[in-house]
Amino acid sequence: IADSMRGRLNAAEAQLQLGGLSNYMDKLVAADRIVIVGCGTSWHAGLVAEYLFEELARVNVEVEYASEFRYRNPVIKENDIVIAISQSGETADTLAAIELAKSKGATIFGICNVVGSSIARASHAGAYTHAGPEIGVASTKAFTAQVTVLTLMALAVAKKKGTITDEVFERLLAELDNIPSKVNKVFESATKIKEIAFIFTYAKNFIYLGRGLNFPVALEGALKLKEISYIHAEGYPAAEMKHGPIALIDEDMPVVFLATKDSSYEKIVSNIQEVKARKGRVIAIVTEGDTLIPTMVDFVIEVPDTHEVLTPLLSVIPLQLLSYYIAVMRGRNVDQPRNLAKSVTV
Ligand code: F1P
Repeated sequence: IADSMRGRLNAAEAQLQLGGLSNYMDKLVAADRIVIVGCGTSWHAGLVAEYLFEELARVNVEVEYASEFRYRNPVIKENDIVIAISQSGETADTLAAIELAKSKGATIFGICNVVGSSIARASHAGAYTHAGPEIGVASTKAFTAQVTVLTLMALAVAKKKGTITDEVFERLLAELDNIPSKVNKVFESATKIKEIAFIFTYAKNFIYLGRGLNFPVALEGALKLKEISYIHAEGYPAAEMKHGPIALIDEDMPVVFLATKDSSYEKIVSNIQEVKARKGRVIAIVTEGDTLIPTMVDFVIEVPDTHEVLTPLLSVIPLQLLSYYIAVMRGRNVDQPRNLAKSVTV
């Protein structure tokens, strides 16, 4: 997709890469509002997209749980764009949300991993994530692939609308090319993450906190832990902590902070101080080279520096690994967690 956007492919090749997306680009650019629907991890990818589309393309975005959307009477207008996100492409709630939005005249963009799936077929246009088969029930690489596609879509719309400069567009595309090697760098911390997992194997609760684009990542980190280790975990925007969750903090509460060097950094530092003052045990995901936060917290996991807009693609990886190691140490079947289905078709 990035190559298509840079004009590196000829028209026919570009058509193949972007699929139906390019045919509907004008509609996407003209939309007053984008509604995003999905469930679970796919809903979290939608939340990341809300920040991206609003920040880069200055278009109003609403993100809805498909499981709720289908049972109410949402206001959907003819020029609304509905982006439906689903790894399996078979989730019944998401499919029903599509049918509802279609009946009101909206244009549907599907973002699916499984080629030829029901959601892909029910959409007017869209893009496949091509993340490869998700062997386990819990989505992991599907999340990063969904966020990548949504980032490219937001960039394409922003460029067409002129809400970002060519220079920013090029810089972000170039940095996207660096993401795979930076993800590999995160994997170099696997042993360290395993050690942290060992310490917290029998924790009963976890809190995950982040701001901005790291807020949906906090939600996703908590969901991964719930899904595969069966530990109760909650994600919140870090600024929301003082409105309730702070009451839960004591020496038995591990708190995972998404604390990368971005525009929220100073605020996150003061949130960490608030948790440490209440004896919470803090695991912080920080940007490589950070010298301040490591002096304040119990454990740090570094991720390489990147453009703020692309942070979720890196900061989610240590959270997936942490959940994985804790689940394995608790003797859980990480590929087939209890009570969970790969695609929820009812
Ligand atoms: C949505 C989802 C997954 C979750 C589990 C149950 O699936 O909630 O995020 O990990 O597999 O279903 P999908 O619509 O993205 O296939």
